[in-house]
Amino acid sequence: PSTGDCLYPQANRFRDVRDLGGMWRLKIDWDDQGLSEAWHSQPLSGEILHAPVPAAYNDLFADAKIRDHVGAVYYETELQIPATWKSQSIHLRFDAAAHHATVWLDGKELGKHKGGFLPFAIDLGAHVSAGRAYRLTVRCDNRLDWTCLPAGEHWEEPHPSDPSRTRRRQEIHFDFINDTGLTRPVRLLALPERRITSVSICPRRKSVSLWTVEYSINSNSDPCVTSVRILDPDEKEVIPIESGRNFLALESPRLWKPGDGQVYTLEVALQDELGSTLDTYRQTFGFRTVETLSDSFLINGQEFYFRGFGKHEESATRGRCLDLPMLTKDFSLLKWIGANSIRTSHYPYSEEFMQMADRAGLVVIDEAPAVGFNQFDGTPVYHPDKANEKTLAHHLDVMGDLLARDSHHPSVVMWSVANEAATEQEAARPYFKSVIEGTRQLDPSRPITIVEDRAPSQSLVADMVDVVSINRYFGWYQYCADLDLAEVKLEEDMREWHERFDKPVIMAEYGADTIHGFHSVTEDLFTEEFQIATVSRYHAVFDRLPHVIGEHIWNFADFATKPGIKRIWGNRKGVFTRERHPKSVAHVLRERWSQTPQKI
Ligand code: GCB
Repeated sequence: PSTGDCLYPQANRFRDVRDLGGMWRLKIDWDDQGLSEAWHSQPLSGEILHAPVPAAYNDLFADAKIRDHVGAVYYETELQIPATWKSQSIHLRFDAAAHHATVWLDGKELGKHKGGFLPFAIDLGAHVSAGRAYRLTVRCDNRLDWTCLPAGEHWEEPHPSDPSRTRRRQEIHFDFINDTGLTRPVRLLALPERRITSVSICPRRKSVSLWTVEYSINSNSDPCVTSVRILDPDEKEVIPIESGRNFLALESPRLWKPGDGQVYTLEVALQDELGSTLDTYRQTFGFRTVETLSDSFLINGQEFYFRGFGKHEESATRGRCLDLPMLTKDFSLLKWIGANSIRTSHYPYSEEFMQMADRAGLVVIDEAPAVGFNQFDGTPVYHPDKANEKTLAHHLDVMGDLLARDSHHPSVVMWSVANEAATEQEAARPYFKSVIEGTRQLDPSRPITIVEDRAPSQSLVADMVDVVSINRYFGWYQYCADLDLAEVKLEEDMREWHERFDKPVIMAEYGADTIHGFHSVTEDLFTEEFQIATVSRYHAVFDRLPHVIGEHIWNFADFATKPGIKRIWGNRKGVFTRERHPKSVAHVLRERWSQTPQKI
């Protein structure tokens, strides 16, 4: 549980931030002894590595054992509390720690967190004093089970070359490498004692030009007096300071539009009884509407056609983590190629990614880390080998945390509750009914989807969502290399989804593994020509079907996977290589996406 304040860190007159990024000490817990030997109780000793934070640790070293380690690692650094932070409330915020984290300060446990893709914070409260230094130890454990998002299984077995020893194994039901560690920034925050603890904003269109901004502000200070003002995207004040209300009205604001990220700011101030300011916080938001009809997706009342990618937030060496240079490059390539949207497959991306998307006008389908859900348990008996009641409880928690983190982003136009779950299993229906209804209750303003790979006749869930999202690999995994058949089957399939559910359909994944530099005049598998031929056949189908509302190619870039004969040094379905060099298909897409035929 998060005991601290999870608002995105900001420095201002009342708040300060110290980034703890840099080289930390790292110790691999090879034999799972860290807890029983209480490694946290003294400085880490023995075989110590040094690793950068933020980064996944897996691929930093020339050592496959480290990359493939199943279990825990210990990170350690010195935490110096600035002497000037005397009358502040001091919090430690982890933007993410994959997948289970335990945090100690000078050997004292401060908290635990489950889930690798969302922030948590710890109120250091009485544990620290300004001007003093402490030893910060963080244990990150990458073992996934069926109560986790994503799901996985792990076990111990005799070591094949020395059966007197055991080894730990893990099965993950997804292809991307299970990168672990302190993958996003860790920051120390100085907050005012009496402070703003959350800001939620709901802009609503009332008439053609009139909007209201409903907001709710929580603080730990009672009685709480807050005032707000609104700044436009040029930081000009458009609504002067107001207090004592919970909504504001604005005439003709600049709309947030795809490709034109107009971002407003609600500046909140908290005052004491005498009117002196105790805290301020700036929350960004935007004005736009989203609706779905049976065959279209409307943003600001206009039909929107999704063109873009399923992505991964990863690259060589640093793995799945916040990497600001790569983030900048990716946004630039998205613009170059003419993409207008992405899905955060298969987990929530960094907060910096979401902020960039807001500013760039990049439309985002925001996905929960629910991937690998291929078994559901419908009985009250606990089944450790299926998604079960505990999984559901955690899934609901994760949706709550995701929405708390991301609801203010105008770029987010839809929530995706899972990828490729076994939606044909009877128990999947009540499971997803709860997840979808729970999510809708928290945010009635956005459509919800689930990304499916089952046949339309199998899905017991698609009737509950607003948009049907499907992944199809016809021509690759099915009807391999037979693009004539693939095209016919694809069209039948996409028509059937619409006929059965009467909802718009987005192709959330399609593509073919392609090795950069492989060429043939006969469109052979793995060549750049075959990738072009595949996507072109899909595009021909999409262009014939009016209910298709978008195309997200799998994947933006090649990425690392667990080993397997289907993977030639990773998943090669990227339109860009892992280093972000374009394959030939990139130019074809750039051409297609730069044109504006009726639906694009
Ligand atoms: C899928 C998964 C994605 C994989 C992809 C593939 O359906 O959603 O995570 O990477 O297939 O290339 O096999």
